[in-house]
Amino acid sequence: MSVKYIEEAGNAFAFAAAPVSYERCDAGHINDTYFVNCGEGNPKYIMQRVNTDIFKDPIQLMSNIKGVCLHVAKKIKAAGGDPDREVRKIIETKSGDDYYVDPDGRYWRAYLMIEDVISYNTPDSPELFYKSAVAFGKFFNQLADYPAETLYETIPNFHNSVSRMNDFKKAVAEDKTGRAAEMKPEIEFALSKEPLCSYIIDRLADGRFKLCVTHNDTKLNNVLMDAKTGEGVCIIDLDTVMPGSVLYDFGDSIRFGASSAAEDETDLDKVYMDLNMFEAYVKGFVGELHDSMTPDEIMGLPMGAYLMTLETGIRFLGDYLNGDVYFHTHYEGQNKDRARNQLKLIADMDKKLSQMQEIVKKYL
Ligand code: ADP
Ligand code: GN1
Ligand code: MG
Repeated sequence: MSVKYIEEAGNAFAFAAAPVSYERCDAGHINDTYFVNCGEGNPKYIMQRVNTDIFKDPIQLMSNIKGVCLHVAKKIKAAGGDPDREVRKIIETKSGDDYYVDPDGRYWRAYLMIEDVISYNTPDSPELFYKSAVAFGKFFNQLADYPAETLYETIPNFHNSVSRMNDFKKAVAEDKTGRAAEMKPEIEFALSKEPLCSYIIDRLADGRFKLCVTHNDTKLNNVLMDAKTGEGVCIIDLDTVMPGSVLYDFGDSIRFGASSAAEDETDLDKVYMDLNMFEAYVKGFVGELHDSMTPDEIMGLPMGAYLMTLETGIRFLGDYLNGDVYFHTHYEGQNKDRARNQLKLIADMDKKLSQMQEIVKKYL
């Protein structure tokens, strides 16, 4: 494994034995993730080089994650569960720190690897998607009494769709890479949705929606599912746990998992909002959270899905215009494909919003 200082990082953590090999995981779009093998009979670990272009203060980031993991671990213990399997377990360095800083000043962290689980990139059935909703709902409940004021805002305005739209407009105006002309129809379509962007933040401001501790990145590959039973085991990717609206967590799951196709599917005829999947998620999520959501929030869920999809679409498109500087890409033009895909989902939701509303009404 050629990434710089991976061996130094591997030797810095207090693993059960010295690492013998590293395998890169390409699923996440943000951090550099490696599976660490420490030899037969020893536990496996996950090691991540934190993306500090995005998470500017990795010490605050780790403080958030540690607080959240300890809080959730207590809840799991109290419920008779296994905290080594059901929540991320941070592995300290040999000198007792939560992270290792390499000679280039890059931050690394390590977790115990959870085994016999699957991180899905597309849900293979409504049942599985339902189970992921239950898992994210439980996680939300476990954090309901978390002291939100102790959380640092790791990425300011993360789900503020108005500020996301402003960032997008800036990317269009600057057109740093000269790619805007090619994307004119997509840009015009996205800009036409600007009036909808304040839907959630207006309601958070006037109290119709509550500010809660939310995960904020609830895509399906951020929940590990038991390989045998398909039950949700552990919520991962805790970098963006911050105060937010329950609609963020619902919506981000829907835009990824209730889509009929993968996030970068290029055949747009294959991309649409699958209402069966949508309903499966509503059932699991509202089933878990019924007592903590207001009727306004439940009825707002379809708009949560709409806005999280729009937001992700303009983030991908903005990143394409800016020269692919934020999301990891695996080929030239992947952000363009991802953006078109998300905007196709939006066009489909434009036709299906009333059906989505009928579905959530059943769970009021
Ligand atoms: P990123 O911020 O880059 O998305 P994540 O913390 O989500 O980083 O990790 C990236 C990916 O690593 C996850 O989407 C998941 O697919 C994979 N992963 C992490 N832990 C495990 C695990 N115990 N078993 C299987 N896959 C895992
Ligand atoms: C990123 O980290 P990952 O790959 O789970 C992004 C999310 C986007 C998602 C789109 C910190 O999630 O906000 O919705 O890609 N995370 C961050 O797939 O920006
Ligand atoms: Mg992730």
